[in-house]
Amino acid sequence: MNRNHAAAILISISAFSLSAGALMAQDSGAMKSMPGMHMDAGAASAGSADAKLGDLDISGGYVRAMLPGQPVGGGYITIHNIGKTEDKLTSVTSTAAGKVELHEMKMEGEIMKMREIKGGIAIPAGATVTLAPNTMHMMFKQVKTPFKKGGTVPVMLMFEKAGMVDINLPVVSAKGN
Ligand SMILES: [Cu+2]
Repeated sequence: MNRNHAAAILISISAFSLSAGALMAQDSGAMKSMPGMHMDAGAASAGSADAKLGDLDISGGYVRAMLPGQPVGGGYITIHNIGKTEDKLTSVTSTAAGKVELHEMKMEGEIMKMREIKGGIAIPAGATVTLAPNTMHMMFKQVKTPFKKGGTVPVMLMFEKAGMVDINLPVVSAKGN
């Protein structure tokens, strides 16, 4: 990773920390891990994000509302592969954002940091892979209109084998409920 790229990711970490509000240290550029931070992704499912694509069952997707001034949005989803071969989520795009990246959360010492996942997310045969707070997320950058609770965000998921599918993710509160 070159220096410029590292700096860009650091900026997005700072921005994302703001989105989680009072829990986060806003000036550190990193999230501190909090026991109470875990969100119940299942409770946020509004059903409109569900889709079936070949061997893949896609469900439970949602994005969080964005706070004023917040430059990036976060989204989550569950993908179940009922097939006998591995697939891979290679990319995500959205007409609501200039760019969508796949990010993972990793503990570094006591600090939770996020970084871009290069090369996509494997969906092994028979497995369920969940993008959820504290594991992985879709990061929406260059968002045109800040996500507002009650709205929807269109996304296109692209898989290596199953192809692509359009879904609409419901926007839940900034806290994830
Ligand atoms: Cu991120």
